[in-house]
Amino acid sequence: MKQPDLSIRLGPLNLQNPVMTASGTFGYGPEYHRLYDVNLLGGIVTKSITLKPRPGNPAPRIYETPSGMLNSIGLQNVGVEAFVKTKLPFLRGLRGPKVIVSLAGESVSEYVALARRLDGEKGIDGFELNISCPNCEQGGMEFGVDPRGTARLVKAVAAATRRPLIVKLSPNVTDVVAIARAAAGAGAQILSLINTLVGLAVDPARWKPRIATVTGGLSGPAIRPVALRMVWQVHRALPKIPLIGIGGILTAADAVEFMLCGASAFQVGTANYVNPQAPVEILQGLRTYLTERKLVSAKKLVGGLKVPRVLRGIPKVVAG
Ligand code: RRO
Repeated sequence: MKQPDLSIRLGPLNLQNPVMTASGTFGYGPEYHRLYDVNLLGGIVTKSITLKPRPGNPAPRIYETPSGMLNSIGLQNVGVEAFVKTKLPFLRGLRGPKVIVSLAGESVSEYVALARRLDGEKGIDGFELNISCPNCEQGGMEFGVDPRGTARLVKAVAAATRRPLIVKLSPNVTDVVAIARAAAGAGAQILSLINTLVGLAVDPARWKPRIATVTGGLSGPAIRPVALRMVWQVHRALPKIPLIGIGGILTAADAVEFMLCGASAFQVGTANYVNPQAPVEILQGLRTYLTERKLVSAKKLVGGLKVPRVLRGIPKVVAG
């Protein structure tokens, strides 16, 4: 039988397949290229970059929970100039995946300066605006929890770049649709969701938090149902905007769940720590899933979730 078509359109971006790696879990690419050919991927999102280098938060900053991981890295990164000099050359040499640079800052002007600085650099296919970092004193999530703050930031960055703009949404909000609508209305061409959920873990022997900054961002399988719910909500409310699903994807079946809820592509994050081969195994698993069901294209899955016509009894915040 003919191989299924795995290519996916994400607004202005054409991906060879929907498998992307999530920001902060994949370094800048070469770290994993030693383990497999990262040219097989549909997309790579870098660790968020800031204007100046950042050392990150004090240790301990990672703690494994029963079904996920808490982190408080604090936006550790090399800064934009070192990124261009030492990290971008590898990414530029890739032939398969779209290269998405994640941007973060403490103010609108910082995000704008970053977008301007990188706009002319070859080898970048788009930006992912991180408006959802849960571990930074200033900026980060501050923008992503308020529709007006989101709109102001996205509008300013959209005016500063010609590159496709993805906005990464925070789950730490009451109404994710309001934030999604604000981002799309201000010029985001694609939305990715979700970033980590703010959490806390305690050492009962020492009466101390497991993470130095007390709270951290929870990722992994524990958050998958929350992420799926949010993808579904946003897809129902804004069916025209392409979505990238993120949250605890370990297997091809998990990825299919996101596509059925409305994601055109998905990002693999925490799974990279458990099994560095996860993204390529998920890619193969997706191919097998489609072949076994005689589906000719991965696009057939997007938004295919069968839901009852009448959603009586479902809370309004979820039913939309
Ligand atoms: O660096 C971090 O602590 C971090 C970031 Br920027 C983010 O967006 N999400 C997260 O869980 N951790």
